[in-house]
Amino acid sequence: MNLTSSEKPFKRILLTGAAGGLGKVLRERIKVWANIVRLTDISDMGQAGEGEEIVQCDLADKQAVLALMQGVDVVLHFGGISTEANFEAIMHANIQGTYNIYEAVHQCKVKRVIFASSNHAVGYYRTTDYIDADMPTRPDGMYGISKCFGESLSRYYYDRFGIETVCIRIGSSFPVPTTRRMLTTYLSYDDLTELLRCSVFAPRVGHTITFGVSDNPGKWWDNKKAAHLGYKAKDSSAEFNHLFPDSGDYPPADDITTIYQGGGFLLTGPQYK
Ligand code: NAI
Ligand code: 15L
Repeated sequence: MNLTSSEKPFKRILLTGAAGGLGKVLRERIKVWANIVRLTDISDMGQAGEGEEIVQCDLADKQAVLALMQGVDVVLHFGGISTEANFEAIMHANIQGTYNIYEAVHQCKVKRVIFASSNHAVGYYRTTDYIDADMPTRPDGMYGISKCFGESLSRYYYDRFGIETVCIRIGSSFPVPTTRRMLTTYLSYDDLTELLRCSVFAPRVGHTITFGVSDNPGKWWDNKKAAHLGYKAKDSSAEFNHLFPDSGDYPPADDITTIYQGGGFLLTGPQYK
């Protein structure tokens, strides 16, 4: 998209988690969608560039989040704890934080949110399963449970108030797959950006759950329930197969990190401490 400032579709987009791995990538890429990108995180985000506003705050601070939401048209909610952690930490950032986002969205009459959910909302499906977004959640830990909370919360705000959300159950979005499992779960940065673009600009999304994944061989996730978004992955993990040649290091078939889609997350969480 090549638009001049006055032609940009939105006045202001809010990106939470702007200091994080994906936030740093998206910061540049979403500029073409709005005159102003408001960036927020609890961590330092550096200096504001042209067309940027920077607000450093804790998502668990309700008043701060309400202030953050003033004048916002659409929210990309990527902030929070992004791996398994103790419940209190998850509760603070992901549960209280996401609740604060939706309360502020409601009060400020924001029409649409894109919520960075995770494949760990369904991590207890088996790697032999092929699932779609209508199948029940099966979280693999406190982190996955917090993503299920975000999905349910956003469903409620849609049913009660008509606030639209696309929940993207992101697979593994990194520069390249770093484990064999990621050959199945990989989401390239370009495909993530395209899925976000589709989620932000589709005329009607209601409450949609979609899997954020590239066109990888042997995918576990069927995106037909989100076909209305119009997302077509262009990349594939196939080009990285050579990084993981067959070797004795690969977990055997009776290893829970191979049996379940959540992979290594099955070894984390309270029951293993
Ligand atoms: P990240 O951990 O690099 O970034 C998360 C950001 O949230 C950090 O900059 C952190 O400072 C901020 N944050 C944490 N607690 C906060 C709080 N209380 N208030 C304000 N900000 C807070 O994670 P990454 O990889 O960039 O992921 C972004 C989002 O996408 C996360 O919600 C994550 O759960 C989700 N996701 C990412 C995947 C991936 O492959 N990168 C896969 C599945 C989901
Ligand atoms: C996630 O939800 C995490 O945020 C990310 O760091 C990866 O661990 C990813 O899932 C994954 O399953 O690879």
